[in-house]
Formats: sequence, structure tokens, C-alpha cells
Amino acid sequence: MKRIIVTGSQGQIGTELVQALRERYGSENVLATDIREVQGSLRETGPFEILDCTQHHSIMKMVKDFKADTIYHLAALLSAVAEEKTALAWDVGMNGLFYVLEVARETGCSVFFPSSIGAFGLSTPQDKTPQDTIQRPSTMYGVTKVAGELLCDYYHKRFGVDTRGVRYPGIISYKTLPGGGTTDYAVDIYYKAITDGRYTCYLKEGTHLDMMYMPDALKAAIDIMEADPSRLIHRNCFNVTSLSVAPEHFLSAIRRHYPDFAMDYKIDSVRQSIAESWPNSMDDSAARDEWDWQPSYTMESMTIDMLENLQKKLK
Ligand code: AKB
Repeated sequence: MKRIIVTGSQGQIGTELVQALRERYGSENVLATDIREVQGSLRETGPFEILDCTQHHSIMKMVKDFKADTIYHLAALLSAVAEEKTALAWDVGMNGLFYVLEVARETGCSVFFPSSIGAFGLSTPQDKTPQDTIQRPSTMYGVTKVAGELLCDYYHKRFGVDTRGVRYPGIISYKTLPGGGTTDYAVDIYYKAITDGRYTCYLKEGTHLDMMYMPDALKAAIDIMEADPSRLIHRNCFNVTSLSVAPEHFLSAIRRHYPDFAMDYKIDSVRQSIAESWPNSMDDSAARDEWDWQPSYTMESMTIDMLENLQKKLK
């Protein structure tokens, strides 16, 4: 059975990935870690430790004490907040990953690293963005993601570390809120549909971005780490996507269930320019070919599930 450490476990993906990993591999085999103390389900359902992943010795001690063989390294700042806190974004995004890879090299751990659509930039082809293409991002988040992809490839080729990863699109979930991303509107809109019946969107109508429902994002993280390595040509940073959507598509999908739901726009120039530098839609055929990636949710099935669960949660 795998012995897994998850860093950044209180983040949007971490909170739910820890539960999914505990269900699959056994609670006692999945150590959730974060720089902040945690209460609630992460602590109640299995082991939890404070971990600052910018400290090599702390990661090494944690891996040795837990006898870990796999690290899901999720600690990072999201795109909009990384533009505010560039030094911290670099420290967590780059130094954190570097130390995780060093520990993996020394101990033989496998490493999962989540890259993002943020690893692309304005000079990238925006429609059906290929797996291998131009990557000149204009954000600190994007710089750390591209460098992270390269570093993971380097540690695999140079030292044989089993590094794997995906490029996530915006992720939508009713359980955990994202914190400071460009795609956060796609979560906020469902909350506001239930609580206020209206939403003011900070991205322009027509701004297409890739999105994915959380259960598919969790499946991608687990499936890539379980994939047969002899089939993997790319290994790190596989494009994975489910939906290519703009704000008005969420409006229509929600209106099918809440006909009076209304939306207006007040554009946030920082997040709008980040969104415009990202793909409209990614080509994820490499992931489909090399490890049988396939998302399960459509806009309609995701919207029904989000609204049903948020009704229970918020009322
Ligand atoms: C963000 O908006 O920063 C993230 C991402 C797409 O990487 N959700």
C-alpha cells in the first residue's frame, strides 16, 4: 500500500484530494500537511502535521518519519494572489518544489506536481492549445508553473525521480472555496445563485477558459500516479480539461434551474488580463492516449450537482 504525504492540504484541491486518497489507500496511509493548523475533517479522518515545505530538513524528517513513498505537492499560491505576493509565490512555488524534488531524489519518493493553464501565455495558440507548444506566461504564477514543469522533467531525466503531473484548468467545487485565482468566479457564481439570486462577474462576457468539476480533478491526480509508466511519453504537465466555457455559459446553465438568476459585469482588469493570456480550450489528447484520461462531468451534470449540494450547505 502506498504511503502518501500531501502538502498544502488545506487548499482547494488538497482538502478533497486527501479524503479521496484516504478512501482509496486507507486513512492511516495518507498524511495531510499544511503550513497552517487545521481543525475538522482533515484531522478527524487521518494524520495531520504542520509542514513548511520551504524547509528541506522538515520535508526530509516528515518523509522519513512517515515512511512515505509518494508526495502530492500541492502547496502554492493561486494566480491573482501570486501577483500581489510575488516573493512568497516564488518561495513557495519554486523553493518548495525544489526541496520536495531533492527529498524525493534522496528517498526514492514519487512526486505529483500540479501545473495549470497558467503555464501558457499570450503567444501560445489559444484554441485547442497543444500539449507541446510555446510557453511564455506573463504572471509570476505562470513563471513558477513552467519552471516547475521543467524542474520535474529534469529530476526525472537526470536522477530517475518518478515525477508526474497535469496542467489543471479552473476547478469548480461546492466543498472548498478557491483562494485568489483567476477562475474563482466559476465557483462564486453558484454560491451567489443560491444566496442572492444574482452575481456580478469580474471577467468579461466571452472570456473562454478551460474548467473542470472537482471529482474529475481528483480522478486525474490519482490516475496519473497509478498510470503504467511504460506508456508515459510526457510524464509531467499533461493538459487535462473538461469544459471550455465563458461566464455567460454558467448564466444559462444556472437559469435552467433558477430562471430568475441575473448576472452583470464589473471587470477586474488584473484578472481579466490574466484570463486573456490563458487558453480558450486545451487539447488533452496526450493524456487520453497515454493514460486513458477522460472526464465524467458535463456543464449540465456539474451544475445540477453544484446546485443540489449548495442548497443543502447554504440553507
Ligand atoms: C487560478 O485561477 O489561479 C487557478 C488556475 C487555473 O491555475 N484556478
